[in-house]
Amino acid sequence: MIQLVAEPAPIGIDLKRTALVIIDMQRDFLEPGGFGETLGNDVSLLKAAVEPCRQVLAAARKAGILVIHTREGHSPDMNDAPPAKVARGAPSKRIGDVGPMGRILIQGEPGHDIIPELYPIAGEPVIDKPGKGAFYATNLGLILANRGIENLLVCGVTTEVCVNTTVREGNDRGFRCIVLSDCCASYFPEFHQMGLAMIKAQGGIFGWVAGSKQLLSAMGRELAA
Ligand code: C5J
Repeated sequence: MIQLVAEPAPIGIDLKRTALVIIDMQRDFLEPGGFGETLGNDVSLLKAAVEPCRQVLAAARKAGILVIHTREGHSPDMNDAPPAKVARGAPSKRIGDVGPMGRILIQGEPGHDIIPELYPIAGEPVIDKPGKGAFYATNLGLILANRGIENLLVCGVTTEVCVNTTVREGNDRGFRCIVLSDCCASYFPEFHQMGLAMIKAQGGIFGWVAGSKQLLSAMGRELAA
């Protein structure tokens, strides 16, 4: 059990019933030439989350916490890609088009892969999801239930899109969701701030927000005890 300094209030969490969920830290979102850039975003804004995320991932692995990675994307035949999603906006390239990292947001292509700094190791489930939320059309809920997980430590990109959607889905399913603020990022710094504010407002309407340093020091105390 660790006592975590968080907003809107401190929270005690049992690490044996906790999973670290790293959302969509894929080359398609973080590197030039991928999905994020085709939408007109400055992908360098997401870099800030990588090192805090790497530190939390290393600590979670050391502590034996279940680590789950997610990837947004679609099968090569794009049967799972809603036409309304593919047609959205005016990107320079659409989902399925060929870019410098292969077909945009398509499973098996270099751009769809997770960045090297946070690459999954054997035994860590990787959830491929066609939507923004990690519970929608995936077996994430089943994996968490089978492992007796009650708490989710959530990292990844982008704060207001896939992180927020997953937290809302998780909250409705009864999970305590703790978003690690500096382990998340957005192409829009103001959306990052508001995305976190929406989670912790109203007494934690969707969950809690804490910094990676708070988590690491609470875990350090637990491991030293
Ligand atoms: C987006 C995501 N932003 N992973 N996906 O389209 O947040």
